[in-house]
Formats: sequence, structure tokens, C-alpha cells
Amino acid sequence: MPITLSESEQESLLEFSIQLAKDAGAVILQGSKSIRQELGSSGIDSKKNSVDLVTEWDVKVEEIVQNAVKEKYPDFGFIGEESYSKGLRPELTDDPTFCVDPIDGTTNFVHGFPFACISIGVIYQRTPLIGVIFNPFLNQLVRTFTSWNPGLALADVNGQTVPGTKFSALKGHGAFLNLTTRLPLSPPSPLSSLSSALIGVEWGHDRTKELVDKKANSFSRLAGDPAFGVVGGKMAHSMRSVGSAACNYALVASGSLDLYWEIGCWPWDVCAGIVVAQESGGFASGGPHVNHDGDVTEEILHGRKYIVVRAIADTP
Ligand code: LIP
Repeated sequence: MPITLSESEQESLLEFSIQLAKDAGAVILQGSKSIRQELGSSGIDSKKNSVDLVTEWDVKVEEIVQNAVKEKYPDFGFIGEESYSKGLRPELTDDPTFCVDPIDGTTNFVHGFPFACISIGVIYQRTPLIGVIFNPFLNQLVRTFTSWNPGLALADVNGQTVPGTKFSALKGHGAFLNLTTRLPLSPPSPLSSLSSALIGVEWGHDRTKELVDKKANSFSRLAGDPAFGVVGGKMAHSMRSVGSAACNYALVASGSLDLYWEIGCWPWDVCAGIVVAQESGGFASGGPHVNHDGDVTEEILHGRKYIVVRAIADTP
């Protein structure tokens, strides 16, 4: 018998995920401190190639999360970045399934670039239901982020107050920054063309000539001035590369980025972000068929081609 979740069970699942993200955030901060002290020594491995990094902390955080899930929800599925890369391939069913990236933005985590987060998604009946993205570093970077809501930018983690920014959403209930600030952060404005957009892009892990050339070509056309020789140039306002898919989705949900797309990510990078972005009024989709206006299906979630556009004012 498939597991069904009532409204109140969904809400307590969200609360559980938020607490889990806070607990994991404390470990991520601890890991960051220790890895920065040891930088240059061991503890950092690569998966597919020298830019696909994994640290002992990715594994440790995933274990913490997985154990907590097993204890509280023993019958739920679990898809995690690190267990997947060790060969675990759980089949997706209609049952609730956690879809977790313990540290999204591992390269940032290693370099001390403060855009790294834990991304906890829950898939239910094969579509993302809950999203929690917790970046425990963020207010070290820019004051304006914390000044979005200064009183709420501190999250209480295990009795300790740590800086952090938490995005969460439950389908049909809106998306929030630090629980009470509804996203997007300001009323959506129109988005008339790519030329007025701030766009999230990423270089990703695949650095083959074919792929790097294609990406560079896309980036060049987005940035370039068609009046000065860039064929197909859109001259977008600019592009940003924050190094974490989940953070990109959160920035689109906030309205800070107009759109973000990436090819090559995995469901755990985007699952939580999809719910947060959709609940903020944004449009989330992806391959293989971008042409849809409804839920993100299992096919899209696993399609490894993702696009998200912020909420747009209802204008022609
Ligand atoms: C990262 C993604 C990012 C992508 C990186 C990497 P990780 O995830 O979130 O969008 O460009 O190549 O896949 O490996 O830090 O969990």
C-alpha cells in the first residue's frame, strides 16, 4: 500500500526537514572551519574528475541526515548525492522520498566562498512536494542579504545562534525566507526580454572541449552586444555564477536572479529549489520537454536539464 500523507503530516514533514537542515547547517559550518584550517592537505577527493569535489563532510552530513530520516520515517525513500555516487540507485515510487544534497556547492565549501547549503527536498507521488535550502554562511557575505529581514536572519541551531538563511516551501503554502518572509522579496515586475535579465549560469563539472565551447558560446551570446559584432547577442544585464544549483533556485525565488538554467545537475541539486521557486510564483521546468506549464514530473526531475524563471507580473 503506498504511503499517503495528510495536510498535517505534510506540515510536520516540513518542520522535520527544517530542523534537519538547521542541524546539518551547524555541521557544515564546523566542517568549513576545519577544512579551511587543513586546506592543502587531505580530506578532499574528486569523483568524476578533478573539479568534481567531495569532502569527508559531504559524506558525514549525508549520513547524519539519512540516519535521522531512517529513525523518524523508516518507510520513506531516500536519494542522496553521496549514497548515489557510491552506487545506491533506489527506484522512485509514489511513496514520500527524501532527495538530499548534503552540501550543494562543495567547491565553494572547500574554497570558503560562502554560497554552500544543504538542500532537502521531499518527492511525493513522484513530484517535488517540500523544499528546504539552508545556507549557514550567507550573512558573512553581504549585509543586504541579512538586511532583507535583519531580525530573522539568525537561526537557532542546537542552542547556538548561527548566521544563516533558510528558504522553505510546502506545495500550496507559499515559499518563505527564514519562515516568515514570503518570497519573492518584492512584488514581481515584468520581464520583457533577456536583455533586461540578470541570469544565473554555471560552468558545471563537465569540462570537455565540446561542452565548454557550447557553454562559452551561449554565455557570449547572452552577454554580447549585437550592434558590435556578437551574432545573436542579447546583451543581458549580466550573468552570475554562484556555484550551487540550490542557491540559484533560492535567488530566483527571491527575485534577485531573473532566471537560471543548467544542464548536468542531478535531482538532489534541484529538488528543493523547484518547490521553493514554484511556491514563490516562479516557473520551474527542464528537459527533455521544456514545453509544459504544470508540475515538475519525474521525467523532468531526472532529465538533468533544468530551467527556472522568477515570478513575473501579470502583464502582456
Ligand atoms: C554543484 C551544482 C552546481 C554545478 C556544480 C555542482 P555539488 O553541486 O549545484 O550547480 O554547477 O558543477 O554540480 O557538486 O556542489 O553538490
